[in-house]
Amino acid sequence: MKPRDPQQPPTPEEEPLANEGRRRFLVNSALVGTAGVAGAATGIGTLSRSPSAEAARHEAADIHVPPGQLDDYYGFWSSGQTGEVRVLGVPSMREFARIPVFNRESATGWGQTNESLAVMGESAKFQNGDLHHVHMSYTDGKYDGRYLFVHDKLNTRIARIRVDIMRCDKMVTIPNAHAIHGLRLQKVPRTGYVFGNGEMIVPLPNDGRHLDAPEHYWSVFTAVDGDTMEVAWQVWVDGNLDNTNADYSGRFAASTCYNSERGVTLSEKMRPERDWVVVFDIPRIEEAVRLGNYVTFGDNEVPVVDGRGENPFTRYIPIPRSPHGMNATPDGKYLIAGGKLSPTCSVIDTRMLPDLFDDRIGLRDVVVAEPELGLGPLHSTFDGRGNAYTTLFIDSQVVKWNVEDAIRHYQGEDVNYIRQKLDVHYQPGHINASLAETSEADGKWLMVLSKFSKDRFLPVGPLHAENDQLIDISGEEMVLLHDGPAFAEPHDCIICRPDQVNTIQVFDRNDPWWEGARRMAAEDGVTLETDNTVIRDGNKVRVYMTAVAPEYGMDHFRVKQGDEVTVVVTNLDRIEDLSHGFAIINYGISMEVNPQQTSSVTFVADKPGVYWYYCTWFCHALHMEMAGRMLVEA
Ligand code: CUK
Ligand code: CUA
Repeated sequence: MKPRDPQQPPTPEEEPLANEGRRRFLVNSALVGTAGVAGAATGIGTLSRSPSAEAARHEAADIHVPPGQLDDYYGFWSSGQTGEVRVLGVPSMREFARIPVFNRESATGWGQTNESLAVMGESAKFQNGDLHHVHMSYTDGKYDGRYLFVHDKLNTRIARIRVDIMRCDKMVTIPNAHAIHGLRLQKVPRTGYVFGNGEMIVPLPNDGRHLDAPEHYWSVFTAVDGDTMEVAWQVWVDGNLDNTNADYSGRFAASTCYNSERGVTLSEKMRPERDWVVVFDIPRIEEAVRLGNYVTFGDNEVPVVDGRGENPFTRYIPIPRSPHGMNATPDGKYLIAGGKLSPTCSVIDTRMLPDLFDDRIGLRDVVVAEPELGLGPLHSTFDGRGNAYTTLFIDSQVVKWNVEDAIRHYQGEDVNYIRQKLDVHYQPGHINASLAETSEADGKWLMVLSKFSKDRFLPVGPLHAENDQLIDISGEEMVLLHDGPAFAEPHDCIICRPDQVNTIQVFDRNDPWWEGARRMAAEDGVTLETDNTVIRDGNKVRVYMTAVAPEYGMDHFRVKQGDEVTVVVTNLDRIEDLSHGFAIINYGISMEVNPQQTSSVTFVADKPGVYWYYCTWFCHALHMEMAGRMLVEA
């Protein structure tokens, strides 16, 4: 047979062959990709999958949420290098909203409006971020729906999102640290502290000294006050810090360290057989800060408690090398570190930590199990029935195992702690079950965030979607139900109940969101809700206008070339979902103005001429007519 022209569709006779070739190609490329990721790791053996069996199960279990019905759970997704948070429904996996945080966002004007710039502060100069982890504030170990907290690995920031309006209201750059990676919250008595891990080691302060002397490079652990969003204190540690978590007693936090040797090259980081989990004693650290037992670095005032070597504040528990995830069981008893390069997880009994800090027991005594789970264990989650679910990155599997049985096995009993292994597609990182980050884990749904999708979706060029897979864990067996394509790159997600998420649909006019515009208007003697006026103050011009569908309060305003113009728009509509926008053609200005909200934006009118402004949200039958002219005099 002559080779077929790839530009031409296959003939009916060629069709089976073409499909066969496609399958072979995809499997081969999947193998290549896996080998690249796993390095020299052993065989993967996980590409045997049965699409027809999966399809059958899909029909059996019901994840379809019919039109007009609501989901049973909210999911909050991080987005990695996209820098935003996404809001999904579970189990439908429908995406409802995106909350811009570290990114520049076109529709809402995030990163351009005065309100968002005030939140971002000096760090607004960065238009990107790397948001790996999102967590909801706690009271007594349960989600309380006040805030979501997130971090930026790229530009070393921690931010807070108001759950009621799903907008970021605070952002703080963390001094002394270099790349905030792990982020978790104090669970008990409440949040409380937001804990952030400084991942990369750098000189302290990092001001040009010690460039060629890595022995002077360090990491710090940061506690931010979740109420004020100010850095409360830091702990100077040995090694580096990867993922973190807080326990359910409120006294301890713990972080994994994959670079205990503080190496700066790959081979240096891989040197020793063991790395560690470092545990922090929060009350002792607070006491040291109160007593002034700390140092500061550079030009910031943040108290840094020395937690290196032997000290009252930290304990370094040796575990197999390069651990990654750090998860707390919902019963409050254990912290579980994912082995990554070791096929094991290390189970730490948190009830033994007080004795460890009083030096009554040895460091390894608190490790009560080290089950062998498979290749590349990264993160674990829980069903509230005593089982853990751990992602195996290299094996492309999720392993369900029983924690108490693993402990019995470690004590020498002949019990099998593995319950099931399930193929996922492919290379899973984070894993999270419904409410599993709280004491209310309910064991219904499991999300597995796979890093590679390879052949699971229609191809979209070289950059593939991630694959967030939905698994039913309500029965004895895990059942894979849904492939969820996701753009770069959700590392993590949490799943909570709708009653834990209370949002407003129409702004209260007293909302602090536009505090800056409110103050400015007061100084100008302007009432935002009623006035449509232009105030000139030298070459600064402030334009106040209202918006009521389908009209702005002003059909034109006049400024001079070179003026610094601030436009303040107040949406007077009270109807749910009736958002307006404000955009100026050829000026690159665009922002949201939701019901009863005030939004403002400042720019220089650098080009003379007529520039139409218009509404960007389809708000009315006459939405297209909702426009006006900015007249810029030369
Ligand atoms: S890390 Cu991404 S898979 Cu940044 Cu939580 Cu483990
Ligand atoms: Cu207002 Cu469209």
